[in-house]
Amino acid sequence: MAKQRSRRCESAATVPVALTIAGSDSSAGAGIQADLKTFNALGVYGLTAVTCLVAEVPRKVSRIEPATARMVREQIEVLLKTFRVGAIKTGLLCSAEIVRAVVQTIQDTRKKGARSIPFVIDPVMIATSGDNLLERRAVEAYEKKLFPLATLITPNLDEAALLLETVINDRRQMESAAKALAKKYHASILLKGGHLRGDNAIDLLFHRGELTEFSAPFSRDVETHGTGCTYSAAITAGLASGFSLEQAITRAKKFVTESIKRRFRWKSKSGNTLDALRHSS
Ligand code: PXL
Repeated sequence: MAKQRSRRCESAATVPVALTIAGSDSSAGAGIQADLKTFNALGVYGLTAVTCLVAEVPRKVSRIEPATARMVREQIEVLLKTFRVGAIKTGLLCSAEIVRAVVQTIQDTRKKGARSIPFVIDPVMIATSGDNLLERRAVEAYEKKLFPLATLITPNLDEAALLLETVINDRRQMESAAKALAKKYHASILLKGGHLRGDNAIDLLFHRGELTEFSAPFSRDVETHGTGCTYSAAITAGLASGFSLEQAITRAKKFVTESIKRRFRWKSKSGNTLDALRHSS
């Protein structure tokens, strides 16, 4: 009996661990909540450093309050000291101070000689509802300080257009944008093309000078939010589990496509339809 119990403990200890540094979405479709559901569905233990509280429902962000930069730092530091974290992702970082706190903490861990932990940056700037989520000042901190630390940056078309100060309306422009972003930030880029709303949702990875396409049928008439968070969390889960970048993206793309296809659907009190991703593998 004792032997059996100790074996069970051993196998539990081998579960990969991933950390998300992101905001809390009260409607639990995006942010920390989407990340944790995704990690859990993909067999990864999720740790969280909360950057801000967002009071929101689908289609409407009501109020955002940031945590202090000190508190964000403390959460990350205690977690990295204690757990063997296999990969880290960032979601909504809310303010320039918080972006700088994350940069400082990641740099400190790297200086201490620890192995470099795969680091995925989902540059969350605007909610699907169109609401601004990130302080304008913070974009500069992302560009100058955070992006250089990335293993992968996962902008959608709006975020890429904002960063490049351009428009991206078709597949050809997507290709140029992915390459331009990789060159500008010296990082691997996964440019998500779902917002083109074609028959397929096409994403382009520009990694080590090579372009790879990831494509899946586009689901129409769905109003979810949190697809970007779910996608980057699934990639992070894959990296924490030892997958290559391409393998992690391939599995994550399938995961997010299935989560949309198998979505939950409710009527809200006002009679609108509410959709939410169904996270399971
Ligand atoms: O989907 C972007 C996003 C990320 N993180 C948090 C959010 C949202 C969108 O509303 O609230 C916390």
